[in-house]
Amino acid sequence: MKVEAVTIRELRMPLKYFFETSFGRSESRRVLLVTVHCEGVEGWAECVAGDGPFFSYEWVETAWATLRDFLVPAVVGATLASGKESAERMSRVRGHNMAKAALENALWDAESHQKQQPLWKLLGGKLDEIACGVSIGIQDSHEQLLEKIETELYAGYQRIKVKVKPGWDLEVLTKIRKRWPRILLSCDANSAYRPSDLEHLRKFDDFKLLMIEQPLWDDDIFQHAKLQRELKTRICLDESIRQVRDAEEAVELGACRIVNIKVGRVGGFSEAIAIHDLCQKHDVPVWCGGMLETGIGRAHNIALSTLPNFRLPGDVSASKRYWAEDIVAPEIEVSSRGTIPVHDVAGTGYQVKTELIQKLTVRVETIR
Ligand code: OSB
Ligand code: MG
Repeated sequence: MKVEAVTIRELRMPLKYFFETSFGRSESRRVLLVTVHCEGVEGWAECVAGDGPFFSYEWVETAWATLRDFLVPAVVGATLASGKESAERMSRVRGHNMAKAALENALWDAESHQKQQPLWKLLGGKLDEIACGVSIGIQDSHEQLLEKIETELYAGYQRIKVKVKPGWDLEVLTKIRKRWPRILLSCDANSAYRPSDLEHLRKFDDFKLLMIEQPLWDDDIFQHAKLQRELKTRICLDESIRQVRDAEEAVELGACRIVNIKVGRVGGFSEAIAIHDLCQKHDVPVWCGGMLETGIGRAHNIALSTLPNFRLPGDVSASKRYWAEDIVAPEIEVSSRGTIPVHDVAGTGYQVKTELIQKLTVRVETIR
């Protein structure tokens, strides 16, 4: 598979509803897409870097510059046996995992078309349908949040995750549990607490949560291990797990009992698979996180979620929750049982809508 050229492009897409976390509110997304051109086949992927350096230090501008100046030049012109091989070529660049993942995953996508295989099987997937949950942001009022939860439960989603932060936590969880005592419920703090909040965090144990996601600093493992020993609720790490070594450290230190795998955060499918395998070996369940993706990133999350240790519902939900019109066809839909099936077709099973993408493009550059 010769990599003849790589196109990077940016789209602007308004979100249907704002999405608020402890680090801020988003009303729209700057979407960075990577297309690899390999001897008649194309591969597409989405870079999940945000509009600003808030979830992590990466954002659209760093990803764009790092791809253009360093990552794309490391693979363009090369002949690769697989998408996986690109990871080694890009390893001279430190960090910038979201930028790396976009390029590596586009190459896996191209490989799946070249080999006429489903991407999910190429990744080692076994499940023929995946379990879906939703992540619900901080709202303007408690009533608004309860209404949103009701809508998503009615749609069939198997797990509800709510964003929390100091001032939007215990009261909210009390109201949710009063109305729905038995649903699968979790919360995500995106690093909003500190070890000095221990007595406050202990109160989360009353709500029988499936997990509390990333309560402390985004780069911490050690303090999470100390916190986990004090809590009944299982800690899930998201931001802290950037590579398989972090997962190894977290599992061995007992910093978490569940791992959120985001393929962008960890630098691509090969590292995501390595983390999956490590967690499986240690009997730690994983689930697939989301980054408000368009259908292109979403389709990749679906493929990854078919690996057997994705034992908990992921943040992989329907296109229509985010977009008036998605950039893939068919759009991503979730069954009334809260699942997405995968099929025996080459690629992801979702076609890229190139005309719509061209209309939404605000800048584009092709590197040969
Ligand atoms: O921490 O999981 C997170 C969105 C943006 C940044 C961080 C996170 C999220 C989500 C959204 O929770 C999940 C989704 O894409 O539906
Ligand atoms: Mg998270």
